[in-house]
Amino acid sequence: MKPTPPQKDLNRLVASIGTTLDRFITQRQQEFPYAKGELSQILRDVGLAAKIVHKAMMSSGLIGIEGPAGERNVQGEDQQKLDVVANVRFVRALTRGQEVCAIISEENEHLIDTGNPQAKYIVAMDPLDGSSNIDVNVPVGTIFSIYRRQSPVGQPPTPADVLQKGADQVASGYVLYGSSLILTYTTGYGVNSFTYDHTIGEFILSHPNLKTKEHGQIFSYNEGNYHDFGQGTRAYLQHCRDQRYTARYVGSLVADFHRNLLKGGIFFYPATAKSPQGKLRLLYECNALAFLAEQAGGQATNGHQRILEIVPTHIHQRSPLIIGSAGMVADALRFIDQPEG
Ligand code: P6P
Repeated sequence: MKPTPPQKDLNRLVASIGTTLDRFITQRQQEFPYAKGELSQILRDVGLAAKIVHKAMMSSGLIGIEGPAGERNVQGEDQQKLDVVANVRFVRALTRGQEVCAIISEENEHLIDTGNPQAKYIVAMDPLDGSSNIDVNVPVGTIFSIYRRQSPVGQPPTPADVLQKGADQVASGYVLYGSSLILTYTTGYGVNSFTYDHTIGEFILSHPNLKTKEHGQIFSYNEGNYHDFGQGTRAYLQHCRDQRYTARYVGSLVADFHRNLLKGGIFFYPATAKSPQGKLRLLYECNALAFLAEQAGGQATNGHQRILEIVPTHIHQRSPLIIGSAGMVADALRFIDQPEG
């Protein structure tokens, strides 16, 4: 008979794998009692689409999926092939999950009616943010917001369903396709982040109840836009230099946001000459990250008001964005609010 291995070996062999995304969603079901599993299904649909997109991305250089798709999206940006692939994957997963009646996507000019009139939820998403970085192997992300529909269940979705302010989100999150595959989300009860374990095909809770620092040492902005910034913004950026903060800018919003969320920091994308309303999109970039930032103890503003209070008038509306550690955002606003001398 084989000798029994030492207890420590047994403990290691039967150690818990941690909490899977599915298990976590089920455990937290009571946090959104009105959902009866619908919201959970949407989060599962996002997790499934993320795994499929990641699979395509990991071999993008080998399967000819790199580079432009030859079309421009509604933003006037060159669509990358993976933009199109990611959009199809997320729209299909959310549609087949049958809990979403309408989708707003950066890649589609108009609202997408999923043909699920009984569904109670809307999703606004950027299926693949930062896609121009894919060909140079820089991390990219998916950003999503989930709202309750305003129109009666059973009817087709309406524009009023999607033009809701960020404070009305019931959930938001992002997927980060980086050195590991990360899914982070909030339902208004804190921020939780999951890392994908390829060996078992599950997202495992890796960063429970994430809180950002009140004050960090990282500032993130595109230096190339410096001459477009107002005097107050320039003064704050000089303050960051004087404080010997560290400048970090990936050029991929989800990567910059995730780093600052974990380490503390501030991300700036003010209005510029090229983007006088700001570059980032309110409905499916700023609102989702602002909800996460506030749930993690941070702040998000357009320089004049809280991002989550902005009432959208157009589904692809842009906004300036200053987001991150609450103390740093407050400092930035003090400089920005100073009268132009
Ligand atoms: P810039 C990517 O195109 C993106 O939308 C965000 O991911 C990123 O933060 C920003 O634009 C970068 O813009 O003008 O600095 O290249």
